[in-house]
Amino acid sequence: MIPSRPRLLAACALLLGAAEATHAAHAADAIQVNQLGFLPGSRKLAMVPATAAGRFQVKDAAGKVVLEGPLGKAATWDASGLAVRTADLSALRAAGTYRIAVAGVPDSTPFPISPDAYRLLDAGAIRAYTHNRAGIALDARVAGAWARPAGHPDDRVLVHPSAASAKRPAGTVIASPKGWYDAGDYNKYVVNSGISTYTLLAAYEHFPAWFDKLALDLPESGNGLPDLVNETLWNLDWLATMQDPGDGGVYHKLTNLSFDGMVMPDKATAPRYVVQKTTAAALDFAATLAAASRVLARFDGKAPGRSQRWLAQAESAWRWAVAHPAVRYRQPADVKTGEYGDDKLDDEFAWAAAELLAATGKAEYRDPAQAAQAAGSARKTEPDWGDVRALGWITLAGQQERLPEDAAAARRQIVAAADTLLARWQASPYRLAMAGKDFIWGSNAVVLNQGVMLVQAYRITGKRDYLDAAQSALDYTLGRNPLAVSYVTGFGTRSAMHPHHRPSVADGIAAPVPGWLVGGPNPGQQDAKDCKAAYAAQAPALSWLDDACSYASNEVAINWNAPLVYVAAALQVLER
Ligand code: G3I
Ligand code: 9MR
Repeated sequence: MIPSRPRLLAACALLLGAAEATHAAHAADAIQVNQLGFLPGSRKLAMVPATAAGRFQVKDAAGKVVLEGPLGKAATWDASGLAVRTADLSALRAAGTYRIAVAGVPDSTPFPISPDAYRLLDAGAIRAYTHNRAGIALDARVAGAWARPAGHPDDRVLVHPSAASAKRPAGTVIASPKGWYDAGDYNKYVVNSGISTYTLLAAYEHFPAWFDKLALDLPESGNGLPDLVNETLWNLDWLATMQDPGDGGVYHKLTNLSFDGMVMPDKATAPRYVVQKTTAAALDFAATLAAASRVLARFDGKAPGRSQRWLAQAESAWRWAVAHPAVRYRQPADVKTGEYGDDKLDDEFAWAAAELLAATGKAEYRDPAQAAQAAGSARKTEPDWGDVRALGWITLAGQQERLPEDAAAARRQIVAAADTLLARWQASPYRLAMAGKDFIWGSNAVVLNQGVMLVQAYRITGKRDYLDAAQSALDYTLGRNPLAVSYVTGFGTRSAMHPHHRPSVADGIAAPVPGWLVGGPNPGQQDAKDCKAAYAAQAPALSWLDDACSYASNEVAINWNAPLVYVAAALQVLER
C-alpha cells in the first residue's frame, strides 16, 4: 500500500510523538529490540541483559502470551563490555503488535510484525535528502513542519586559488547549484557525494519495482519519474557542474572557508568556493556519472542526451585522473571545512574503471577495474567514503550477460568479503558483524554497509544466513543495541533527538528533521573538547552522545543514510 501524502506526514508525526525527549545514559536493564519491528519472515532476534531470568515470553497487544522460549546462554560482547542473552522470536509470523517479557527486567518497547515494517522508514530515509537540498525552498506540502526558505543558491561560486587554471583564474565566478548538503554542515563534497549517490542508484537498479511504487511527496512528484530517481537527480545535476570543462579535472569540494554557524540555510550567506582539483574527486565523479548514465538511461526521454553527456564527462574525468594519478587533497591554509582527504587511490581507480567498463564495455577499462589492491592497503569488507573498491564489485556482479568473466570475479570478491562478515556475525554474542575497530566516526554506517555487502552475497548465492545477518545490521541501528535507542531520527519509540545538524538545531522545532541516521558510537570522541555534556561511556558500542555538540558521534550525513535506504528496501523486497 502506498501512503498518500497526508498519511505519510501523519504517520511520521505519530512516530515522533512517541519518541521520548531524553535518554538515560545507557539502558543497562532494557530488552533491546528493533523498535520498528520485523517483516513476517524475518529472523527476529532481541537481546536481553544477562541478569534476567532464563526464559522469554512474547505478548500480543491484548497481553496474551503468543510465544515462549529459552534465552541463549549469557555472553559478554567485547564492544560493550555487557553480558547479554539472545531471544529468538523468529517463529512468530502473524502481523500484530507485541512486547517481549522476561522476569527481572522491564518489558520491551512494543514493536510490530508487519509486511510493510520498513516502508515508511525507507521513504523517510530518502526524504531526509530532500530536507538537505541546497538551493530550494521546501514548502509544508513537501517538508511538513520542517518547511523552510531556500539557502545556498550557489549560482555565484568563486574559483579558489588552489583550483585556478588558465581559463578559470582565481576569483572566476561559476554556477554550481542544487545538490545535497553533505551532512550537518552546508558544504558539498564530491568524494562523499560519490558513494552516497551511487548507493541510491544501486538501490534503484536492484529493486526498481519497490521504488517505482514508493511515493515520497517531493517537489517533482507526479512528473512520471520514480521519486528516488527524482531525489538522486537533484544531486547529479550539481555533481555534473563540478568538472572544469577546460581540462576534465574535478573540484574536490564546494565550500565556505569556515563552517557556518548553527543557523538555517537561508541565514548562512558566506561566500562559497570550489577548491582544488584532486584525483579522488575525478575518479569518484567518473564512477558516479558512469553509473548514472547506465542506470538512468531509461529515463533519458525526459532529458534527451543526458546519459551520453554524463558518460562523456565521466570519461574525460578518467583521462584527467590517469594524467594526474596522485593529486591528493591538501587543505589550503584559509579553508577550514571537511577534508575527505584520502591518500590511497588504488580503490578509486578500480571503482571508476569498473563503472566505465560496465557503462561502455571498452576493453581498456578491464585491467584497471580488476587491478589488485595496492600493497599496504587494508582489506575492507565493506565500502566507505575512503574505500570504494567494493562499489565496483557490486556493479560488475550485475553484468553477467555482457561481461561474464568480470562479473564472476566480482562475485567471488563479494562472497569472500561477506563470508568474513558472516563468520563474525555467527561468532558475535551480539549477533553483529562489527569488529572492535569498526567503531569509528560514522560507525552506524559501517554496520549498514556491512548489511549492503551481505545483501549482495544473498542476491548472488541465495544463502539465507546472509539475509539474516543483514537483518541484524538493520536491527542494531533501530534499537537492538546496548543503548536500546533507534539511531534514526523520528523513527522508533526512543530515537536520537539532538543530531549535529544545523537545521535541526536552528529551526525552533523540538523534534529533529526526521529520517536521518546519526553517526553513532565512536570511542574516538574527537568532539569531546567542544561538548559540555559527557559521553555515555568509553566502551566502543556505548560511546555515543545524543547532544547537538557531538559531531563525532551524532552528526548526520548523506553517505550514512544511503545504506539505510538500501538495506530497508532490500529486506522489504527480498524477505518473504
Ligand atoms: O584511517 C584511520 C584508521 O586507520 C584508524 O584505524 C581509525 C581509528 O580512529 O581512524 C581512521 O581515520 C579516521 C577517518 O575518519 C577515516 O575513517 C579519523 O580518525 C576520523 O577523524 C575521520 O573522520 C571523518 C571526519 O569527517 C573528520 O575528518 C569521517 O570519516 C567523515 O565521515 C567526516 O565527514 C564530515 C565532513 O568532513 C564534513 N561534513 C560532515 C561529515 C560527517 O561528520
Ligand atoms: O559542524 C562541523 C561538522 O559538520 C564537521 O563534521 C566537524 C568535523 O569537521 O566539524 C564541525 O564543526 C566544528 C569544528 O570542527 C570545531 N569547532 C566546533 C564546530 C561545531 O560547532
